[in-house]
Amino acid sequence: MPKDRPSEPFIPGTPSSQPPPLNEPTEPAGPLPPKPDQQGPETRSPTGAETGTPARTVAQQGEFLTTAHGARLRDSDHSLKAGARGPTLLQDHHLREKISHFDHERIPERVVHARGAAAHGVFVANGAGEGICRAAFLKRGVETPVFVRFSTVLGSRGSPDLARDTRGFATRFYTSEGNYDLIGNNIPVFFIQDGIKFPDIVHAAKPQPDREIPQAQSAHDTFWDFVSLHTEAQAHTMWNMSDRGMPRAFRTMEGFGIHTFRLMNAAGETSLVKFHWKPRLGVHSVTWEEAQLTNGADPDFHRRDLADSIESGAYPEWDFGVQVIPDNDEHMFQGIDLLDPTKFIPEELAPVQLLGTMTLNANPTNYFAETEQVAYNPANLVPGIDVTNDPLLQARLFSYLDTQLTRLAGPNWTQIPINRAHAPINDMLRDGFHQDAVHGGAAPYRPNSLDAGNPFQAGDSDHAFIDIPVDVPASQKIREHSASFDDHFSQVTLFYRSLTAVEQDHVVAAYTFELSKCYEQTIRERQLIALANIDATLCERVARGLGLPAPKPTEEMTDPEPSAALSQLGKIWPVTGRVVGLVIGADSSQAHVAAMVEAMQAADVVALVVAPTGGKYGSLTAQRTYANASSTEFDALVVIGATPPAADAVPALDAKSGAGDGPAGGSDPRVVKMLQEAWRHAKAIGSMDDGAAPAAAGIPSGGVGIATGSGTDVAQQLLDLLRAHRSWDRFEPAPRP
Ligand code: HDE
Repeated sequence: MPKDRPSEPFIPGTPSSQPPPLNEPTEPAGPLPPKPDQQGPETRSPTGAETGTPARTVAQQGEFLTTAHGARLRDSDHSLKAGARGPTLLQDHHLREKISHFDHERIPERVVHARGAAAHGVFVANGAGEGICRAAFLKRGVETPVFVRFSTVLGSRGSPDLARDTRGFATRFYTSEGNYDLIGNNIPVFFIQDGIKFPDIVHAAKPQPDREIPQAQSAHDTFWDFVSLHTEAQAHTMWNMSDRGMPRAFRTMEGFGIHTFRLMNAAGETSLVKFHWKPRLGVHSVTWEEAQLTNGADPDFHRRDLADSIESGAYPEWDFGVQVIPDNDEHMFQGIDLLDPTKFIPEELAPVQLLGTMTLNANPTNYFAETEQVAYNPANLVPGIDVTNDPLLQARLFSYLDTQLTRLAGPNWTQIPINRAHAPINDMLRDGFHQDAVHGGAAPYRPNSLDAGNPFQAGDSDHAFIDIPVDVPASQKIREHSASFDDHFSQVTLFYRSLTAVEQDHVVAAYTFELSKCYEQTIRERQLIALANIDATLCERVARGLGLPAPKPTEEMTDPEPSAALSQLGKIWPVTGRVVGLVIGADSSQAHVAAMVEAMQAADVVALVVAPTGGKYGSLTAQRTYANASSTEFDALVVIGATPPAADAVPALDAKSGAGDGPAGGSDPRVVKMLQEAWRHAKAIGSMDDGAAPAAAGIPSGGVGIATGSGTDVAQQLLDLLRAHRSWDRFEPAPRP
């Protein structure tokens, strides 16, 4: 937690860098600085030069309201009219400027990955990459600023964070050799093998074109129509149906570059690699019911978590790593086609070697300027990193540049502050909409003599980019894929069989739910055939849920070796930045609550007091109330003392406060509801001083994942339970057919 915070439990999320006065301020004052957790893009000229202005500077200056041209304004609340009750005058330049600028505040949202959140940070290389890659940012000890944007794929900009979906994980390294963008996902495989099919999968997955529903969901006919007809998409779909489709937080997601890239070291030797991000906090997810509840209670759940954790000093961290495969003309490794982006390499076959660590340590100052306007491009490469012939990657090299031309209105989007490189820029690109650079010289062409030959082409010793020479075998011009792309199922089986029983139960429930939302039985039946080709039990269980017969496989089944690295369960992780709700009643022991807050803060866990109403409870401040708290915002709950029905727990049929059947065992019904949900979602639950509320919630005393006893005991037990993320042993796995 930040060391410079007051002793009162620090709660991230306040809107401004200083508390507001009750009355409207009357003394002219300049703009406030950003909050301590915020930073803007590093201040560079459009051509990459340092300006010396701190990155925490805001764009506004002066004490008075002005026009965009700097004229001070006397009144911005009344338009210029012919008399107090007369028509508005066209002459009102301020009205026109204000309204006209407002009219143009929106830019097109991203076609995919529209919903996102981002943060600044730093990547520190450990030097282990020097042997395989000559890129300067991988040299031991080099610190490189980064800007990382996480996103969902399908939803619009305002869609909820906890949609079942893939998450984008796009990292820009502002290296001394130019920007390097690694634009990956939290899932290591992709829906399609060739970029030419990207519009098809996206059209199928996006809301249907007639009614434009459903928003941010794959549970509809067109999605399942496509993936059941186009079985190479089954691999990615299986990952989406697993818990990976509903991360607990961005900071508990893995990241993958997906494609195979080619690296070159200083000696000119090359290797093939898959890129990985490994979260220090482990890979964790929420349950499906939690996701659905969260999307209503807090659609900003993931972006809030990212911002709050950074603000409270629990900086998200990932180790960056590579699986290294000897370069070979066939681009094959142990039977896995490295050019097929629907395949991954199990870590048991090629371990992930760590090259450094990334820490996200500052929130953006302005969402639009930074998170919305950041424009990544997989073609932003640095010397030592090059692409392969993966046909999906090849199409991406065209698409991102092309997208930005429309989205950011012209060719000069690289000059938007968040996109400016931190390396000197000396291109010969000129003019165009929104040209921010004032280029000197007479000769933006080469060769030239008028500008003394500048700019010169760089050589090997000048950090020039390297198009790594690769043989292209004699071949025909042809619209086809290689036969090795035809295996659509073996790795899907591998993934499913590598999951534990409870994770498999979640997969079964996800397929059953999604397919049950399709209107067309044919589509369900077709997808069941795909499942039969993956795993007979999976297919049978989903078929049973849909009330359909389980079909026979149409392909020869494989029996792959499971990969333990694919399961999220059975490990212990740090609890930094986890959130625990301390549910108190009006008469709960303040000493017990304070001790619990202290124990949680000592473990870098955020403890939020949930009280009957807002306000003060002795020296404690309520951060949540029974009425506004939701079980889904907490990783664990502790009930401290009795929680009798609060004054607003009136038995109304239409309110969360009660179902009209009176108090639940003498406890507030909202507390009981929260506990019931936390129990169902396999969360740790603590109970101190009085077991009434858990008992009213039907939670067996001594149940799995229930911490009871004195204060320190409960705190310790809770932290231990949190380290395993959930208490999955609470429930028996569902019976297998
Ligand atoms: Fe993207 N993708 N993509 N994609 N993608 C975009 O670029 C595209 C693909 C990914 O936070 C767009 O600037 C095509 C794979 C992320 O700003 C667009 C193909 C992977 C983000 C685009 C792919 C990704 C994007 C939309 C098939 C994982 C968000 C706006 C050839 C390795 C980046 C934009 C951010 C964004 C096209 C395939 C990840 C339309 C044509 C594979 C994380 O240009």
